[in-house]
Amino acid sequence: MTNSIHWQSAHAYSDIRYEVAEGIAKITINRPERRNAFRPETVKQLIDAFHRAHHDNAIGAIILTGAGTEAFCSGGDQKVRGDEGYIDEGGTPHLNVLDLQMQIRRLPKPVVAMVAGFAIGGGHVLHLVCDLTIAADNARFGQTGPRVGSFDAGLGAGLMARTIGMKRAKEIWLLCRQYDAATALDWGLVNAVVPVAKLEEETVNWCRDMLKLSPMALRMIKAGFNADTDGLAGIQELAGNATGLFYMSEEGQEGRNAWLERRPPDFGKFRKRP
Ligand code: S0N
Repeated sequence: MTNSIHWQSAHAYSDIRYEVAEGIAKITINRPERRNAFRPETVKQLIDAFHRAHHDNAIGAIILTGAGTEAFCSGGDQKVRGDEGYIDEGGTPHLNVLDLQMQIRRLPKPVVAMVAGFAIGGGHVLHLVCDLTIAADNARFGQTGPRVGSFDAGLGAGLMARTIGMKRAKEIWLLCRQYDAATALDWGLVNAVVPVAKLEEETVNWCRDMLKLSPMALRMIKAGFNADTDGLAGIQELAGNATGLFYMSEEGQEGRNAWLERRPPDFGKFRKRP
């Protein structure tokens, strides 16, 4: 099998690119002149693109990345940040990046962050909420909130502490330093570090490996990993998947069939498994 992949543009957006190939969707934040910072429109388009990949039966893995090699994402666009938050093109302050974070966690397909250059601020949290992170050797990670007047006390704090431990998570937020790729690997913040020229090849190969595996098993285990952190909403996601599996069983279908046929259900024929 050749290592090259031939991406096809599958939808046109202004702030992002949406491409597909081999059952993989690649979503690229495309604002390199701002180190791929996101504005409200960017987040809106990311939510749309993830929804597109979620509902495409042909897609089994998703890559989130940034255009170029200078930055994965530098967080919220400080140049559109007004006195009440990030201002959209209609003048309304909102960002909705928290919705995007949860969308990535609830999405029943693996999402891989492909990080070259800076993953900073809200951009750092975006890679954190992805299931896996492959970093280039030029990647740099960090939070800037307490320096620029913001903070993510939700997943940005709690999920980070669960990922790398409380002391290190607090260090990242309380000192606002930057960390290189080797440190990120040592801390368990990323899964692998490769030369920047090999970043996409390596990330695609990880996706190809996952595409050989059971999509249902990947879906269930992803929901299982997120269930306790996400509380009842996480259990709901896991439970929804369990219901989906039950629908596919003869036992589940007996209930539907009996109702449609206006007869009592015959569940007696099903084993009471130990
Ligand atoms: C990324 C950095 C470290 C790169 O440094 P470098 O390589 O020296 O490049 P620069 O010359 O600084 O930048 C190149 C051009 O890109 C522009 N630019 C860079 N980052 C941004 C940005 N975030 N917004 C707008 N523009 C950006 C530069 O201005 C420059 O362009 P010119 O030359 O034309 O001016 C370095 O750039 C850096 O530190 N950037 C800022 C990083 C930052 O502080 N980001 C914001 C962090 N906060 C959030 O993300 C909060 C949002 C959020 O996600 C959130 C989440 C949950 C709950 C709450 C919030 C919340 O709203 O607070």
